[in-house]
Amino acid sequence: MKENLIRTLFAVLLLIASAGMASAHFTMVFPSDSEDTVWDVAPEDYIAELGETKTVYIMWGHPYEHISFNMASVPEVSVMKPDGTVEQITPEEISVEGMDEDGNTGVSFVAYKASFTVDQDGDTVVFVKYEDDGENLIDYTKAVIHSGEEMWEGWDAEVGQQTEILSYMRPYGMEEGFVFSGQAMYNGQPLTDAPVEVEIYHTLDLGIEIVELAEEMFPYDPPMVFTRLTKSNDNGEFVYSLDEPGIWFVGATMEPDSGRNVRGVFIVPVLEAFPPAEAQGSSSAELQQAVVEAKQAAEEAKQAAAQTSSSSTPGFGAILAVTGLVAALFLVLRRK
Ligand SMILES: [Cu+2]
Repeated sequence: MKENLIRTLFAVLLLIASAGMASAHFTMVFPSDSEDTVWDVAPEDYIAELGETKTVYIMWGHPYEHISFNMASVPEVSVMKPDGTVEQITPEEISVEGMDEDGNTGVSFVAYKASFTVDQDGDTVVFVKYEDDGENLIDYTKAVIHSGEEMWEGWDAEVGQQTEILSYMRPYGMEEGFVFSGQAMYNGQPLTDAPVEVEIYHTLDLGIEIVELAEEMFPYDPPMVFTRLTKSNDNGEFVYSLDEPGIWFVGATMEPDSGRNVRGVFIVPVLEAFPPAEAQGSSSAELQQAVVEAKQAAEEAKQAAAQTSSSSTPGFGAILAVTGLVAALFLVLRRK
């Protein structure tokens, strides 16, 4: 009886402790066509066509767990064009449906959206400043919108955030498993020995599922797999492997002795491995062998056709057509 009580008390204590424990908050800057599709964000959403009007939705929450919070202040949103021109955009307050920290779904949260036109090929850097009292944080976030084939210019721009990540990696064409490296800057100087948080975003269902799994597998510290952590070196540099496809947040925080923490976050959309696994099902060696064999078969059939056509039975053309069909069928079968 007493033992049970102690156990219950302990469980309650754990619960209280875990309520305060949470993975990192991030300012999610997700391009989308509407509020309804904003949570389906994919790497392609960070690609634009010249002349396209792009709308980014700005939400506050835990990306990994798909937990949302109201934005406590109006974010400042700007874009830097590939030629370095900076434009400030006025965000519009909206509400986005999400899940709160108690697991209630379908809850409305204060969020923002902002639109701009991609009028230059290259990379447009969207940068957002958001201040949150509750988290004692000034959060600077950058996301890159890319437009145009081989127009790989602008993604490494320094936009002048107080804490800013300068990416060493071109943030598009990144695949799962690629390393992300960058430099954290504070007031234009390398931010040394700073914590760098790395976290991937999940859709609602996936988030719930994966968090449950993590709690089951790592009951001693589930958030260790939600928010990964590294540090910047003496030159403000850091590296981390982004091992899954999706939208990643990489943020370095300047933690002053007093006052607000100032974080710089870089959003990295990561593609699935290319080429896809299905295309690798039959190796290129196998495929080449199949082509060689199909050609041989066609050649033999052609010779046979030449012999028969001299004795002038079925038409050469008809036989060649059948041969082609057989060769094609052979190829398809071999590829399975
Ligand atoms: Cu948090």
